[in-house]
Amino acid sequence: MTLAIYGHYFSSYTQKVHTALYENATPFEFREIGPDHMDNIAEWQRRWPMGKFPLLVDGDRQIAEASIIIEYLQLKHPGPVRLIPSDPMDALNVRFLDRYFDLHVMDAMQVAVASKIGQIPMKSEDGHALARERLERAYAWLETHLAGKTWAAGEAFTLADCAAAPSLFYADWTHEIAPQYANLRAYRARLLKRPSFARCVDEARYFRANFPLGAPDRD
Ligand SMILES: N[C@@H](CCC(=O)N[C@@H](CS)C(=O)NCC(=O)O)C(=O)O
Repeated sequence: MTLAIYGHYFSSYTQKVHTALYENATPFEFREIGPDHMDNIAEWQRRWPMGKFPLLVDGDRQIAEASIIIEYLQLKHPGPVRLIPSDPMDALNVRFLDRYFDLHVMDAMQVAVASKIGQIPMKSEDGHALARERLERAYAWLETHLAGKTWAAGEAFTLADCAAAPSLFYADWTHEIAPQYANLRAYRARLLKRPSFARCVDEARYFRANFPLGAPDRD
């Protein structure tokens, strides 16, 4: 039975799951959520009324939440790249870092976007200022954390890097990572070169003009 993902190429959380799927060359069918695919929208809303994507469908099962989807893939469709370490304490650290990127990087970036498109009752300038302040704090912690590491949790590419790649990609567009954060800038550059995420960036290129804060001319 083929796996199916409901999502959008420009969506950070869809990219997080696509990165995991591409890491292990796991076959799946992509069901794009967009105005040209009203049938996919109807089916996704029927399956998951929370209105968030990505959503994974595997036969009779459906799984929401990007991190849970990646955990599920490892349990039911494992590949050569182990995205959650087998050692429980190492796995705990990876899960913590995954939460860090979602809650302190992705969420912070999304405040700026949500205020810009009127999704939250906050002026765009205030939303952007709040995002900057939160991102600055998140960057400072990461700069120290990443010293001497190739990937977020050390030498192995994990779930944490699947979360880091799209969150840092869009966070940098929202509040550019300053040169003083050399470890973090180098880590983001490594993520952009990783073939799994590079493919996500390429697949989303066509939609860049839709970035509410204006996409910079880089990456
Ligand atoms: N906690 C969810 C967040 C998913 C999420 O926020 N997805 C965005 C796209 S990147 C979405 O569905 N946006 C549609 C909306 O909020 O209306 C996850 O990890 O999967």
